[in-house]
Amino acid sequence: LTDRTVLVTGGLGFVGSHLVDALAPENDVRVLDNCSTGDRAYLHDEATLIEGDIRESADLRRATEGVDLIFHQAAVVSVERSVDAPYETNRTNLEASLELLERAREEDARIVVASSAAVYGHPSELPVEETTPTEPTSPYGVQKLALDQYTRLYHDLYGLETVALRYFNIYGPRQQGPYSGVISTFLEQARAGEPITIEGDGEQTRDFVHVEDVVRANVLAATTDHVGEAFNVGTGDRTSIEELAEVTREATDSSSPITHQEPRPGDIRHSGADISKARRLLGFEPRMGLETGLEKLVARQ
Ligand code: UD2
Repeated sequence: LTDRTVLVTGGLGFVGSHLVDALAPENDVRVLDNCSTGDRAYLHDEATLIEGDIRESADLRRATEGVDLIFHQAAVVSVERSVDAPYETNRTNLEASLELLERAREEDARIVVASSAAVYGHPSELPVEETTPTEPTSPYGVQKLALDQYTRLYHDLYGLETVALRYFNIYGPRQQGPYSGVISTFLEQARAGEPITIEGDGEQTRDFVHVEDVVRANVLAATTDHVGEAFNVGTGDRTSIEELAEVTREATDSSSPITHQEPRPGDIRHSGADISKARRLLGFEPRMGLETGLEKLVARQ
C-alpha cells in the first residue's frame, strides 16, 4: 500500500497505532484520536495527529477531508463498559461510526472497519464462520454487529468500497488499561508476582491473534476486490484460559499462584474463528503462534 491519503481513527490506540506504524512510511497518514485511552507516545513521526473526537461532526469532517482510505479503529473497546453504559458506548461505537460511513460516502473513500467476534455471542457452532448466526450477548456486540451490517449496506446501497473485519481476541505490545484483555492482565500479574486471576473454571477458550497479523489483515482489506464483505480475523486455534495462565507463568518465570474467581457474568464459553474465507478471498495467513507471540511480548518489556 503506497501513496494513499489515509485516515486511521483511534490511531493512538492498540491496533490503530500498529497500523499507523505499518502505513506511515509509504503513505500520507492522519490519525484522529481523542487521546483518552491512546497514548501520544505511540504517534509515528511521519503521521499527523488530529486531536479530536469521532462524536464531534466538525472533527470528523476535518479528519476525512480529501482522504481516499479510512481504517476505523476508534471504539470503546470493552464488553463490560458497554454493559454499564449501553447508550453512552453506542454513541461512539455505532452513532459516530455511522457518521464516519457518511463521510466516507461523501469522499468516496474505501473504509475498513473493526468489527468483533462479539457479534456471534454464544456461537451456535465452532469454529465460527461468517455465516454463523449472530446473536450478541452484550451492547458492545450489538453495536459492532450494527456497524458491521451498515458497512455491508453502504457497499450494497451506495457502491462504497467497504470491508468489516471481525477481530477475535487480539494481543500484543501496547495493549493496556483496565479493560485491556486477558493476556496483558495475566502478563502484568505474573511480572508483579501477584496472583493470576482466572475468572471461572478456566476451561473457556479463545482464539488469540497477534496484533501484527491483524495489521496485515487490514492492509489486505484495503486492496481486496472482495468489498462489501465481513471477514473473521483470528488464527483458527483455540487456547483455554487455564492453559494461558500456565504458559504466561512459565514464559515470565513467575512464581505467581494461579487463582480462580467468580466467572464473568454472561461470559462466552468458547470462541474460535474459521478463517477460510479470509484465507481464500484476502490471502490472509496468520504468522504468529501464541507461544512465539507471548515470548516476544515477554522479551520486549
Ligand atoms: C471480547 C471479544 C473480543 C473483543 C473484546 C473487546 C468475544 C469472544 N471476544 O473479548 O473479540 O471484541 O471483547 O473487549 O466476544 N479473564 C480471566 N481473568 C482476567 C481477565 C479475563 O479469566 O483477569 C477471562 C474472561 O473471563 C474471559 C477471557 O478471559 O473468559 C477473555 O476475556 P477478555 O476480556 O480478554 O476478552 P473477551 O473474550 O471478553
